[in-house]
Amino acid sequence: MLLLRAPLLPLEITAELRQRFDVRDEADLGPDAEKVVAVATKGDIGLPGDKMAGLPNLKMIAVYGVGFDQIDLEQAKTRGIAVATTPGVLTDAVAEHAVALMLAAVRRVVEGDALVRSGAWAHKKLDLSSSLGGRVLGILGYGRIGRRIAEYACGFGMRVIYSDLAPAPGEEEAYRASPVALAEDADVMVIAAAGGPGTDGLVNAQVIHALGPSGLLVNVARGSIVDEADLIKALKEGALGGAALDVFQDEPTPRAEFAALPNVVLTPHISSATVDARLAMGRLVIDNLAAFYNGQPLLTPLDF
Ligand code: 8YV
Repeated sequence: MLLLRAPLLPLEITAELRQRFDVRDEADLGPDAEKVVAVATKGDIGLPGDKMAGLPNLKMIAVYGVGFDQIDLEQAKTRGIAVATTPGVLTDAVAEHAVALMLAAVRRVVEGDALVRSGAWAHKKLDLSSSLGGRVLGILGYGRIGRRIAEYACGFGMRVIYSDLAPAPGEEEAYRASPVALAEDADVMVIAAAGGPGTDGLVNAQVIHALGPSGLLVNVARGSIVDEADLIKALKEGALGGAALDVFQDEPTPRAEFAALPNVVLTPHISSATVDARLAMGRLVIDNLAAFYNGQPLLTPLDF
């Protein structure tokens, strides 16, 4: 039996799952937990330890997404449970959204939209905006998505620097050894790192202050990476210029203070939510599950 933690979009993916596998929705599991051998889940909800512990015969977790911070990997490892994610197929979509957020924030797109809609344009003008061209982009987390954001940003004439656990071969000059060093040299900082204990609260007051009053913080990764109390304080006090956020510590009900801030752009965790990306993610979930049920190697196993 395959336990489906949440429907996967587009709905044709969920329909194919139901047609090809013995699917049970989480809400309807009842006393059948012992029959579950595989779980299909999403990056943002994963499979926490207590849920995993309730599935004694689980052998495989298929994630629709690249995040595994919500999966109890320690338990999975101990129990020999395989995990597959969907790397590669959402890279472009997430990088595009990071650029959309950067542009929306620096070019005052959301403020401008509100001005036109409200009719206030007749008696009020927007402040001048800034350009991305010529500014320095600092990418925190230089994996597939971070690198694609770097490529796109070059098209706007931005200079790119990055921080990760180690410098990328051939790109040593652009490397900064810590988030603070990155923020000190960047005008815009985009977070594209994996969530989890290794990055929890990494972007704190020190990093935010290093980015500074004209700096912009963009997050398309995980809310857990940012200390939100520090971020809100800095945005209120003008210690940080602005933020453009697709992810939050509390989803889908982020801290109410965000909505009251004028210098933020907020989206509801939609970086990978294009039809193309989601179809490809769903296809990879299905193909990984098919490989598992056929006793074949998973296509995109997580190495943990
Ligand atoms: C998706 C994600 O929004 O890849 C991830 O880890 O968080 C996103 O791509 C999510 O998996 C779908 O809910």
